[in-house]
Amino acid sequence: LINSNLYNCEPLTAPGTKPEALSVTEFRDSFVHKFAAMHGKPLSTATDGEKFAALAALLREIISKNLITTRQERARTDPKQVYYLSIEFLLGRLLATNLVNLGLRETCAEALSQLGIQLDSLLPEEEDAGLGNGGLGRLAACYLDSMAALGLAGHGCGLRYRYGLFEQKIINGYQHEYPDNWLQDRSYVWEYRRPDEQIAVRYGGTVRMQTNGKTRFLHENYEQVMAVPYDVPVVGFQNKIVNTLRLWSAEIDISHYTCCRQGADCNSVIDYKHGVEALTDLLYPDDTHYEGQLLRLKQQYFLVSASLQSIVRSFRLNHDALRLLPAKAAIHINDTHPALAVPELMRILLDDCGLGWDEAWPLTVATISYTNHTILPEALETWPVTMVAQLLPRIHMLIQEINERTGRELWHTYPGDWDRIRAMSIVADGQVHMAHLAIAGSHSVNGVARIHTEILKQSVMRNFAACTPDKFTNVTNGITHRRWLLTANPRLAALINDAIGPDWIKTPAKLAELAAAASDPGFLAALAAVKLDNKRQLARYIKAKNNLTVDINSIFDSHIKRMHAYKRQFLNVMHIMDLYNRLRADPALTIAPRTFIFGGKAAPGYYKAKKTIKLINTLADKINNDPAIRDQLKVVFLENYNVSLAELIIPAADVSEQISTASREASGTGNMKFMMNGAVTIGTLDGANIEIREAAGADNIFVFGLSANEVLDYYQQGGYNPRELYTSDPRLKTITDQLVNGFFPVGPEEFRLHYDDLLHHGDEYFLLQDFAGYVDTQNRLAAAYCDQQRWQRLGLLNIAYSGWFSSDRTFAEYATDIWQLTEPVPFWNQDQPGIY
Ligand code: NBG
Repeated sequence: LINSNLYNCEPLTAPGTKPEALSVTEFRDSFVHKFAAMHGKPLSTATDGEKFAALAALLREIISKNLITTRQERARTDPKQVYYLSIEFLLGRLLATNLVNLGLRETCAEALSQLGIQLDSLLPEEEDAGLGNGGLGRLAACYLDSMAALGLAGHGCGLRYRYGLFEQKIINGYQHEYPDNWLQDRSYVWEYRRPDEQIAVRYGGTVRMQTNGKTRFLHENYEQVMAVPYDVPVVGFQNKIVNTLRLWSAEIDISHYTCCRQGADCNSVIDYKHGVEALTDLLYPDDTHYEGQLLRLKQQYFLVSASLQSIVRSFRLNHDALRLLPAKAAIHINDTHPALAVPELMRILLDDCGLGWDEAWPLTVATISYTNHTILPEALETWPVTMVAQLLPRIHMLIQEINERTGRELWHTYPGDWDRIRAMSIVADGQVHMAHLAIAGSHSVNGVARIHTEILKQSVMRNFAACTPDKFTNVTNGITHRRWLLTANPRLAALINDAIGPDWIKTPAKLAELAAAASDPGFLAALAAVKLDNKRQLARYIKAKNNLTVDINSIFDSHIKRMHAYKRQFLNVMHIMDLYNRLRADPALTIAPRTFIFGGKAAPGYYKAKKTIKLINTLADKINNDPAIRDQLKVVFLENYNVSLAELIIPAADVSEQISTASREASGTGNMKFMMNGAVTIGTLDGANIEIREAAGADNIFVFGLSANEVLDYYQQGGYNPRELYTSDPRLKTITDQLVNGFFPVGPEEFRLHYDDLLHHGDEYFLLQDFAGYVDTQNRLAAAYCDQQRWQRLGLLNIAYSGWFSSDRTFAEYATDIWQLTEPVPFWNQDQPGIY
């Protein structure tokens, strides 16, 4: 039933799609040509890197053709364009995805194999583009894929960081960070540099008011930086559509060099050059902490100003009437990092285009929309007014004006209610509140999972939701099934095709047809075989990287995501310690063997998260080397977690750990990827886990722990007393004490912080509270695994009902409810009522 050869499966073409018309022979000959032209040496002496470069260049040619025709077609039909502004895009590698989207994966694999080359061995030659931290950046990348697949004119706008998210190395159990020099001073294989479309971005200086006739504001004595766009093509799924992700890179304005040559102040020119180079040098490596650095603010403005100037410029090329802007462009801001889009669009409309405030403001609001991605207070951005005023004097004036006008409106709605008006101010206590700015300047504000949106409306955005309830909506996140199933798990995709045909690729809701196979033992066995193959592949990787042999028949339990206290990797550790203690206490005890797999980066300045990595590695050393455990338990921390590693781990996982403290995880998207690959979730009722439970059916996921309301009530009451649980549950006493009593062969101070946080700092994330429920649920889960028929059925039903989490569905919701695209949107298939 299953063809285990990765690339030899049945063609994955969905009905109505058009793969590139290229035969194996043509592909092979083109590749040989390309290789010779690029490298000028015989193929037999080529390195994998050289072969990869030639293959990528060949695909680029095909993509370029489609890019040109897409642009010509768009120029003709003039559809509404969506611009998705995000400070992060976590693309990962693109070769396999591009091949799948072009419909050329099998052709390519066969052509290369005729030349004695394994496509698989070329894939790792591509750098993993890590221009993002985690969920927020990867979500943006998934949306790009869906926009292109659905044939809509949607573009990403981001920054071309010279260094992506740091590379993590584990040395003696500790995380060390190394620069991710992903470009290696070359250009990125997929990108097109477009210097002719560069934009000037201005910082500092002064603003002078000119009042002869009409009042005008002149920005003077500024420093100018050039934003040069690099377009990364985003290939639609077998539809000949190619959209772009436009990444801006900071370059010097050459006129500064002229003054240096003329004998002006060379030192200041050198300072200027270094300053410009630093602008797009690095991605800030923290996902949930707001970073109050001048450079960060400069980056945000750079992204916003370059993107908006370029958007308005291309709009004006084709349209005279600015009032058409909202009908022709939707500008979406991904979290508050691009919130300066609001005053920047106002600046362009007022100063550059000459509109009046009353004309410009409604256009701005109708064009911009905003997604919030977290309620964690430490992530809510504010900027000191003085910093904004100095760096961006004109923008500062506009923010003050927006603040005053919105304040006046609030005064009309809530006369005399100063407290409320103050709480809703954009500028207060010397700070600019970016979320308030984003809300004021957007016609739509959304959260990323149903519960997250509800919490937003009840807590941080309470006042705004009461004032303009219609602005607030929910759009539950999604992931691209083309990347996370079709590309990452070709064996499973082939099996699904065998069972229900390929329609699900176009219409992921059709995955539900798989549910019929839940009572087919033959199919369940085939599913198990696919999983086992994937586990074998991951086991090989673990052996190669960590020199550890793991049992592929054990439960592969995966906890992969950023390291953060609220994501509770530590709770997982506590459960493993308890399992270990049980095995040690009873040498005859036999359990369902387990392999606990961790992966994740900690922000370099996040002390506790880094200590958790050390804790996991210390525990791993202890358990993996203890013969008394008889290999029933293994713990693995995989170094340098990134998109490519996720693509290896997720298809091989039996269990998906989604155990955040309820109310803290806005949505999660890893949870959806695991579900789609048939892993069974153990999780709290947090973020999208709630909707996963609804989709999969309550019997097909393992849920435990406090509810979001219970957690929020505790926070209201100022917490709880963890001591009581510590003294009443002997397991908890043992584990907690083991952190500091010499159980680990490290000093007693190594994990003191974990100990103190549990006992002396109020257990902010409720680990002791949720421990018993978690352990019970883990036990239930292990029992379910031992009944393999039942387990395979669970996995199958998770895959079958995962279609709703395709970002195609998410995207269709944005397109109709928020961006109001006038083009027909290929809707999420709603002709199958009753499935959800
Ligand atoms: C993250 C949330 C996740 C969510 C992603 C994508 C930030 C600020 N937020 O729960 O923590 O899945 O955004 O929406 O990175």
